[in-house]
Amino acid sequence: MSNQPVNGNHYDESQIQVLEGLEAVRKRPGMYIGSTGPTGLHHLVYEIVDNAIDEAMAGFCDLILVDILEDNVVRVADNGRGIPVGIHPKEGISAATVAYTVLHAGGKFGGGGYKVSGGLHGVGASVVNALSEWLDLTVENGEHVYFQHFERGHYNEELKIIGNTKKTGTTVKFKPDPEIFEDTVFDYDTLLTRLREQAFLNAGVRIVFTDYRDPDNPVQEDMCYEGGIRSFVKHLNKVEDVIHPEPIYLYREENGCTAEVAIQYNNSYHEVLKSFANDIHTVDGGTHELGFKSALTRVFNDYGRRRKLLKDNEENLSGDDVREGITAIISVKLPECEFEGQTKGKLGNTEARPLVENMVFDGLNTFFEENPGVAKAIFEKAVGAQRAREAARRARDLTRRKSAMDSAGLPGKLADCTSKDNTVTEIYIVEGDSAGGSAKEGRDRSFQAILPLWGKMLNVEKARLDKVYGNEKLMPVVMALGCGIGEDLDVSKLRYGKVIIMADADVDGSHIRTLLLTFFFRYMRPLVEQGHIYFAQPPLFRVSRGKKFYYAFDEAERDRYIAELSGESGAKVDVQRYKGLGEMDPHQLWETTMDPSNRTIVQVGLEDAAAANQTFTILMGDKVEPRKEFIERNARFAKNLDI
Ligand code: 0RA
Repeated sequence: MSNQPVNGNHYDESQIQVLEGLEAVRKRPGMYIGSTGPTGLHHLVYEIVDNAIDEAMAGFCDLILVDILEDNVVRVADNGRGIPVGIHPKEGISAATVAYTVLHAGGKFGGGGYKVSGGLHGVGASVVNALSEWLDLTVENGEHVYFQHFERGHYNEELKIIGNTKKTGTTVKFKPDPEIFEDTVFDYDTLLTRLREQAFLNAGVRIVFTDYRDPDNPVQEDMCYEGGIRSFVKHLNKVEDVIHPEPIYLYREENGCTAEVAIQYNNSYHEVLKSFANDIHTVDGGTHELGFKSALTRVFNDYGRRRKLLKDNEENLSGDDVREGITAIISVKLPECEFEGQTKGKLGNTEARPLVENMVFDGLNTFFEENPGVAKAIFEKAVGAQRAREAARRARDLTRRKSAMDSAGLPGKLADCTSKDNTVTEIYIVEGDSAGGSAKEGRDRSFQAILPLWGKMLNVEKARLDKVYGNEKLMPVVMALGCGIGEDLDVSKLRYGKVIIMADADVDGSHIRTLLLTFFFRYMRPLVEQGHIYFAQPPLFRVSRGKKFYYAFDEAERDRYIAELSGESGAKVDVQRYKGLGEMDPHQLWETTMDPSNRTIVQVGLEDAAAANQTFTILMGDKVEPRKEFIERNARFAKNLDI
């Protein structure tokens, strides 16, 4: 738009701009919320909650209610000052209406602004409005109740007074537009994880999350953590055996920036490190994380040299060594955040690095001096990691020379495909020789490879990398995939674009799926993150009458086919139950489970690495109680494979 008023009426011009802006959002929603899949849908809630969190961070709000109502309508209510309702000097309408209709209007009006604000914070209200079938905004300012109704971002009536009140706050109720989103059903656990995270990051703010979708059985979580990120770390370590009971907590404030970290070691072999900048999860790290890692490694090595625990001829501990078994949260708050990288998941502010690095170096040194027992225990753990790393290197070199592999370094039992193009190739990892035999016969050998598994499986939750080398069940998988494991992993060398785990639909099959997935998650995580791992879905039943037959994947489907085939006359229908893959002949296996034009394969997703970490620890770790609890809680969702 030009700066010249179109018809001399400034109000009309700004209205046109508003409508064009909202149309742009509806035309390209992905540009504003990332996707129109589940991630984008949940993002709508985060945008609105973020605004309330901003109000809480500014110190004016201590309660946020988030409700999922009937029909997947969401309501977010806070007890802040109430979004300003006065007439916006430039736009000539209420500032609240501006916030909900003008792109990028949030946080900009009224001057002043918040001291600390996330890169995406406050810009989202109008985007959420544009992508909602309808949205109701209610503001209480201690005097009046104001209300405005929108449909797909448009309104017929201005913000108006509908009553009097002594309270203050903002309530937003909206229904995501089914014209925009593939699916408008919210996932409780996804929202809960994110809301809990916000409660941890903003100590003392109470977030009450309630799911009212089942009217007889509302589910509620009331979250308020006075311990902030200390509570976060304890929460993440809930299912682990911790080495010291209280997290190490460090805090520093400098030039209007704050940094805090909480660290607690457990006796597992993995690291969980989550960093945030202005409450936004920096998935790809950045300067604050670099500062943290560098200081941690320095403190350990200085300590080891000073105490002669590392001899002069011994190598320094590596970053991976000192982070084995760590659970840590890093949170910085800066006046202005710069997010970099393709998905804006990386903090770029250079000032964050020395702030965190110096804080951790000083703070952890002091902690080590004051807590010699804890220092000794976690230092020894790092030394253990270093030894295992060296052992793994020796084991790796040894395996490369071992004779179990053919001349190309491939495992003997692998039936390879002819294509070498990993954009089309697939490998089926199959438990059991008989199913492996059927798969080999039934496959399309031009692009499908088959690797039958045999031998004793290793539970990688209870072993380090050096034990993986030399495990007769896992090593063929590693060799067949060709991309290395652990610190050697190079995804570009992956020999098959799709890695499909094919196991029976029973308890044993589920066990092998979990073990393999644990292995991929721990030692080849980028394969999971980049969507290379799949589960095959073999049918459970074959329902037939005469020459006509169907395959059914669950009981409900089976019953539908029985009803259809038996018809009005109640004719006899034959139902065959497959107890295992081995019962299917090669052709049936191809037709139902391997033929790309007919099969269903389930891609394994990774929404939240820390949550997945906990799931694997629960499933494969030592503690029995959390495992029982988890299985009972998730029995209904066994089909939901997002980990
Ligand atoms: C006062 C001033 C400003 C915003 C708010 C209150 C406010 C906004 C929201 C959004 C959701 N809940 C809210 N509660 C209060 C403007 C801040 C500025 O840009 O200076």
